Amino acid sequence: MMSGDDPPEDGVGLMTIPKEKTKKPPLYKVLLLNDDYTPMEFVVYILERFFGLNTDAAHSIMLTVHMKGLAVVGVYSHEIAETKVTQVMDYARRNQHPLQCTMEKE
Ligand code: TYC
Repeated sequence: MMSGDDPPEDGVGLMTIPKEKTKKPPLYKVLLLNDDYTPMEFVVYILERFFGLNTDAAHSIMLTVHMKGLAVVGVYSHEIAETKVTQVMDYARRNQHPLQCTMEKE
């Protein structure tokens, strides 16, 4: 767009470099919530299976959730975060555990 600041166009001279206006897509934190009933081993398995964590990392995050009430278990695009939440909620429900998983814009 031509603004008042632009010099008169004579077809000669330096090209204006356009401002980079591609927006980065927003990221979403996937949160795991504590409860009193879901077995620790089940939570560790969820973290390994759906979040690609090794056993040590999964155990450590599980304990953080257990002690603090919740923890961020990953950060993803909206679509991937939604898929992780659905996978965890479905798997927990199928195994009759009350585990809760949610997502939140970063
Ligand atoms: N608090 C649960 C227990 O003592 C373990 C647990 C950890 C549950 C993390 C959910 O997201 C969770 N069995």
